[in-house]
Amino acid sequence: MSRDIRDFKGVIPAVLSIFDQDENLDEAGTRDFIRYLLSFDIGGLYLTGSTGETFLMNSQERMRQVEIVMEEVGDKVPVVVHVGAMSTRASIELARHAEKFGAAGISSVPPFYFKFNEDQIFHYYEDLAGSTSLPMIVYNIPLAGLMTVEQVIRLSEIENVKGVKYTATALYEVPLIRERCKPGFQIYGGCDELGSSNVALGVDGIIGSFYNVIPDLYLKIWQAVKASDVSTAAQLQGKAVHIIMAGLHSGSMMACIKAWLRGGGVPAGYARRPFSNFMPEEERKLLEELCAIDEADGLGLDIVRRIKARA
Ligand code: MN9
Repeated sequence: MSRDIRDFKGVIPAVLSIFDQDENLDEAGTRDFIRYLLSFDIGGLYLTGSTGETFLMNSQERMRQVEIVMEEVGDKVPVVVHVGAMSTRASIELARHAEKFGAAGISSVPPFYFKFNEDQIFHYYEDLAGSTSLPMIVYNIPLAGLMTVEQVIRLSEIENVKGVKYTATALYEVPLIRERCKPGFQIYGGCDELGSSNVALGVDGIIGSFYNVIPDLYLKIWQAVKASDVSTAAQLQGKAVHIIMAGLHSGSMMACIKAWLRGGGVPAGYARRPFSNFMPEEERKLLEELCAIDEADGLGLDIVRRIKARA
């Protein structure tokens, strides 16, 4: 039971936003989905990030989602709210709202679209981190333009900046960041494909899309690495990659994860346009593919048990 960022650890879903077929935020579905995630031994929730399709939502919807989720979660696990927006002003508004509703921390991608220079990005984080008393987790992700290690280190010197969510594949940067940032600076792996390697490098947690649907597999990976069972961890990670590839190759990753969950009776809703959803026949194939991977790899996934129970 905690709202402390230092307890934001382990396997952390980058939570899906639950939209109905008409693209409205589904409040009841959101509550049910959060309860589903909380039934696993996850270390926290990361809200309204890329996986939450946040840049397809307006600020009011983002704030409403935070309110609903905070009501469901209470202080069961720490919740970090991604507040990145097109302007510093809009991000600050979201940050203050997250603070008011009990978030353990905030996070943000760097401002993107316009090619802001390093100083402008630095000031964005400085202004945002100074706008509340919450800890800030900087989010370094290729989608918004990767920041250099030097820039991450410079940002770590801002008082409220307490960590980084690092979604790059250049994992050698993880120890570099750790060595050069203040003691206790928290590092989160953001690339699900590299989950076990991130854990082996001693990250505080892994935050990602696929922990919405296969949290049980990643909890096993986490435990295997912690038990120094490298071969089990590598084997399980290889199996997780099969599932990630199926999701990526489907052509609409969030829609695919949502279809898998719905197939198991979990109310995950649909992706928002311009992401596409699947026709019923395509969904059936995606469910079959997931079940086939589970069987071939002997995984016994929770979601597959649910899918089979409904078939
Ligand atoms: O960092 C996620 N990245 C994006 C979070 O949403 C762009 C990851 O969890 C990826 O979705 C995942 C699949 O490539 O690693």
